[in-house]
Amino acid sequence: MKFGTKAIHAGVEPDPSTGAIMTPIYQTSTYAQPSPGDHKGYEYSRSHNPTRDALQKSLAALENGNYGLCFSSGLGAIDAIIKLLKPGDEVIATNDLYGGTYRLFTKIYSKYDIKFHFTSMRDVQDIEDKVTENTKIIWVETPTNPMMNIIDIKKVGEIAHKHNILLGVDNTFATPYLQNPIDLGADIVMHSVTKYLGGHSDVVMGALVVKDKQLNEDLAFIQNSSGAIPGPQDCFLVLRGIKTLHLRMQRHCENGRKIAEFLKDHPKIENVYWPGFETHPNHEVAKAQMNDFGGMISFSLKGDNKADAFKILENFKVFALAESLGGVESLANHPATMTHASVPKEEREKIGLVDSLIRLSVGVEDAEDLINDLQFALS
Ligand code: P1T
Repeated sequence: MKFGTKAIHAGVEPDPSTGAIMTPIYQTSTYAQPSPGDHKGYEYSRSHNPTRDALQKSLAALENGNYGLCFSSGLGAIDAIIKLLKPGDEVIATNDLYGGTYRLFTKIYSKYDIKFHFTSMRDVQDIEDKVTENTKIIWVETPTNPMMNIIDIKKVGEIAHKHNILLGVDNTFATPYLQNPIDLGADIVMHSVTKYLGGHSDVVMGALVVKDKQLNEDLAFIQNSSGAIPGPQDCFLVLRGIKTLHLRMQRHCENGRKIAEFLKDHPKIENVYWPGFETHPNHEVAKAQMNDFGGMISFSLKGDNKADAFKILENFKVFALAESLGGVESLANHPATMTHASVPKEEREKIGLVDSLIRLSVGVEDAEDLINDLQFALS
């Protein structure tokens, strides 16, 4: 089945009790049993819920995996992965990550004696140098948030598997429409479903997709034991959102391209970070592993003046100044004070996350209006 057909149909069967074409919101915490232990696969909604099951199946199909697991947030999903580890284990992670992921690793799990090594991963030899006998997970975000770096999933996968290490890929920015990490060698694909999969800025949710049965069982055990599951109404909203994922992504990519081109020639702008430019350091990898380049763009200002960045952000009329991304509406964000404030300034500067950096989540409005808005705010 092609992607658009899967987005509309995968995981969703007419409801067995009524034939309802849309999976109902099974707003129930528990399920009646005629006799102890005699049930229809549903005992308690932390463990299983039919609305969540449909969503999990849909996500597994979109990512070419066998199993999907949904969590109450993207960070809840990453948290479940790290709970596979024990004290003394080590993780090698991209050094340019969503600030919340960095905070989870460095402020929570470091306390439990799990060691995190951060590297750019632009040169995969860098990863090889950090592998020890305790390395259990390589954690990749690509494109990275917010610098839009691209990491070669296939090459990292080869290193991971040579050393028997799990490869986890945060596919939030690309979505399964643009990139399928499992096909490139990832063992676990993670999504902040809050973003493009939900697509309408009305849900906070996370998800994991895996191919391996044992890994699914281990993660499902954590999902049920730790209990960070989403409610059925949120699952319904995401099932609805996914039905237009391919259509929305086409427009996000089209608008992203137009806006990146506009920003590139603007006299006040120093750098534009978007993997679709031939001058992007990993453009060739992006071209090979992604179907298009998406709607996420970051840019910095000449002179790197934070006050100028604030002025631009305060003067948008169509772009909303807000955290998050991937919704139908365009958003602008100041990573240094918003999404990446929990990353120390020295670490931010190492990756080029300067004080004038602005990140755009280009929505699906008319590109002309978005460009006019940027032109006005930049003036
Ligand atoms: O917000 P939550 O659903 O918990 O997802 C966390 C997360 C994980 N990975 C990536 C790449 C992300 O971008 C996020 C969340 N990011 C934002 C809220 C943001 O504005 O960047």
